[in-house]
Amino acid sequence: MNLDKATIERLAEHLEACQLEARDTLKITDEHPQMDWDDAYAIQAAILARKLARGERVSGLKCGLTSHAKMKQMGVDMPVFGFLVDGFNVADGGEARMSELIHPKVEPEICFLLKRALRGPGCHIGAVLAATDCVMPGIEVIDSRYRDFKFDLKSVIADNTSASRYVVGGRAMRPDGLDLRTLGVVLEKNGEIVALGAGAAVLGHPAAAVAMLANHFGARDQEIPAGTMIMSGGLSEAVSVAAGDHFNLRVQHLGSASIRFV
Ligand code: OOG
Ligand code: MG
Repeated sequence: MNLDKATIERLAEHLEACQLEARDTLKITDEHPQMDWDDAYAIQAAILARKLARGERVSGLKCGLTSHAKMKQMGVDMPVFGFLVDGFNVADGGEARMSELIHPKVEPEICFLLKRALRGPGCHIGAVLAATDCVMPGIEVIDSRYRDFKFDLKSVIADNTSASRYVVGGRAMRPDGLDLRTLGVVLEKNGEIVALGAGAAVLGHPAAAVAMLANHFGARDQEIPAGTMIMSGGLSEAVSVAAGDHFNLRVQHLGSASIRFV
């Protein structure tokens, strides 16, 4: 770690204020080029601590930048991990208010609900599938607090990987009997297809992203608890949003999930 505790707290307060007040900022590594990976995750953890102190609860975890489409779009080369809280949740078919967001984008994702805890190192696709109760379609709304979505990996980790809203919907299915690699995914905006793909777009198999998350936790001597919902990462490029837009995500065998922006 290269940043002191007071700096980490100050950056967490700043980034969270940008989220809560829907205003953007410059990427924090401009001011703190010496920031390392542990500093970045420590800032994210300090944002979580602020939310927990206000009575919010963790409702899930997310993997990000797990597809080539996303890495290419953002100009980065490594997955990142973040948290979701109940305040980010939008009911399936519900609304997100543009006035609370900066410049939201939408991503089609596959969500996992764990029935057993996962612990790395050495976690792999098989262990993830064995620990998964069900999979569901998910729409993630990302809203980087950085101006024009311009960031590097450490800045985006500190900013809780742009997490802002999410929907989990559709039909929850046990993973046995589904081939998550060939699961077809279609995202529609106002009735027109804007992104499509298959589960394999995420690291060859979306469970591989969950295994990476478990190994990331394992490296910090933590496990992912049973009952955790995990978003495995955008399968396509993120799609820009304007007020009035309606998004519908269809995932083969898993039904659909939708959200409207007002
Ligand atoms: C970072 C978050 C990416 C995903 O699913 O790839 C993400 C960003 O692109 O702002 O959530
Ligand atoms: Mg995402």
